[in-house]
Amino acid sequence: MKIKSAPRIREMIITPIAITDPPLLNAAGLHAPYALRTIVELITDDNISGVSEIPGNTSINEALEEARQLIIGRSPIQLSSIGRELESYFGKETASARGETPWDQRKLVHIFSAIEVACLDIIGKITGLPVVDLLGGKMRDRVPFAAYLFYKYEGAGGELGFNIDRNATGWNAARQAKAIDPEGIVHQAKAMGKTFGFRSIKLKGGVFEPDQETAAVFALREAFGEHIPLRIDPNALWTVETSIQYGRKMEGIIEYLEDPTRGQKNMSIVRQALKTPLATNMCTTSFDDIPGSVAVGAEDIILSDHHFWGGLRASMELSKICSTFGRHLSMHSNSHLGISLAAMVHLGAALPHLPYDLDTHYPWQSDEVIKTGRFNFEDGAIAVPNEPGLGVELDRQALARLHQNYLQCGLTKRDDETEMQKVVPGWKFEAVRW
Ligand code: GKR
Ligand code: MG
Repeated sequence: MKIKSAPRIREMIITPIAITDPPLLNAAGLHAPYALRTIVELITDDNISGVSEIPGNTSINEALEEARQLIIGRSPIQLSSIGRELESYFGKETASARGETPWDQRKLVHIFSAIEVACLDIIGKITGLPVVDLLGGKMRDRVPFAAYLFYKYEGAGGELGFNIDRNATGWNAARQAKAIDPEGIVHQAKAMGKTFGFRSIKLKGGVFEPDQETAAVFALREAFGEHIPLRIDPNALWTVETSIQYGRKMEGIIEYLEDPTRGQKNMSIVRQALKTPLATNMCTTSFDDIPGSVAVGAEDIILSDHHFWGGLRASMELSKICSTFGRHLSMHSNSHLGISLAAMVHLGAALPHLPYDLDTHYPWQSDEVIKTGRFNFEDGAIAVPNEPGLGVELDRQALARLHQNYLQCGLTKRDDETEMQKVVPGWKFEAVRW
């Protein structure tokens, strides 16, 4: 048999885009009218292209530009050595570089994920295999997601900002409606559930006092009954005492409590006091955090995210570590489009165990950058693409339009505190609030 020689990467195209995002509230403030993403396209010398999508900001984009010299001429198969070279060029990123915001502020992990996913897309196209097969093969045909509810101001985001499109109907209208109390949250959940068929519900907390947010959880329970699992995520804004007090109140009502409090030690104290499992995308977010997590018993569920755990293969390695140390693995998300969603679906399909429905912000987005348009959810799940690679193709017109949004919107990084100050002058993000 003749062994094929691997192609080389001849071009790397980095396109920052801005996608419409409604005024969602969280622990760090308010979402801007646009969320920034960056689309990376790698093209081989035999014209095979691979794509990926990561959270965007100018520092990530500049670093990607710098990384280009290390990527051009390399084989997409050489992912381990590309990873090592990126690390020796940029220097090792400490776990603390993640920062205190709900989202991860590291740079290198995102860059490596962008390169890795695009390379896996290429390898899939060369071999004729979907990415799920490169990760070990399909464990399921459909990947289930959860409804991800947000307190929010009225507004559609994007050009409309705090205004709404009065002709919108169904979820498109509900996505623009205000939700700042339990009734608003239940209304949002019903509209989202009707369109997407989700079977679990997550409420983004850390916005209002714990009493009010807990009341929303009870209202959801009342509206949906005991067969729809519920979760709440205050993004570490609660003290240990508050977490235990409200955790006990919601015992038996929620399937897990996500990042009630800050840091592995505090999480472990709360965990010992509650029967409800704890999940995190804030205190254990890198392999360097695993020894500390195991030493104190910080959480039961790690919400992995291939964008900041260093890619899809790293997330598969994480799943092994999780089962060794008695943790479950599920998935975290930020505002995103279909390239990220495709990668999440391939990973979700390959993970050996998937005990919880995964997070996704996708229903909050209305834009798309792939040719087939927006993904369809059936009963809350997405069917795993069977085509080679990620199974998605860039829509160049949409890419150009979303890039134009980026150039016009003037945003350079995610800054929810500044956005919130436009509505509530003087508002300050506090890492621990209640
Ligand atoms: O989009 O506002 C948001 C979320 O708060 C996001 O940034 C978090 O990273 O969804 C995330 C979470 O689960 O903490
Ligand atoms: Mg979270």
